[in-house]
Amino acid sequence: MPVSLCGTWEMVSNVNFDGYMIALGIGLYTRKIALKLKHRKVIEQVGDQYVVKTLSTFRNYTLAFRVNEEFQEFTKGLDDRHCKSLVTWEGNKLVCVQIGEKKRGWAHWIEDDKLQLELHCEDQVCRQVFKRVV
Ligand code: ECB
Repeated sequence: MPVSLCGTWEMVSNVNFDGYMIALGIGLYTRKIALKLKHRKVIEQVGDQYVVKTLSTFRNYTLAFRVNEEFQEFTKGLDDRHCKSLVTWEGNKLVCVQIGEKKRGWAHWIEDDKLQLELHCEDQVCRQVFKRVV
């Protein structure tokens, strides 16, 4: 069993978030605001059902899914696209493939007691690290 991702996490670093947002087609004005934010992740799990909340002072985004079950995702308040998403465990990584107009996805895992997130869109990779909030 991989280490649990559950809990409340706050962002400590965010590398190439701008590149990721540009690849998603987000406009300059929104990107400028978004780049200043510290995201918080709240991850809850019951069995194979997950709820991942991304919280900030500007916008919030909640994703609920079951591992190994494809679902429709609408990235409301982010790039507002519809995707067919699938989350699976690949070793110790929780990996999401988001099929749609863009080639994109993300992976979460724990390393150095921190929550790691790699977001990719087309050729852009954003790396975010979160520390546990006690
Ligand atoms: C919701 C907090 C960030 C708000 C940024 C606001 C506007 C930027 C508009 C578009 C940028 C598109 C996406 C980047 C936003 C957040 C990155 C993580 C979202 C995500 O897919 O998280 C996954 C993995 O934790 C779960 O949904």
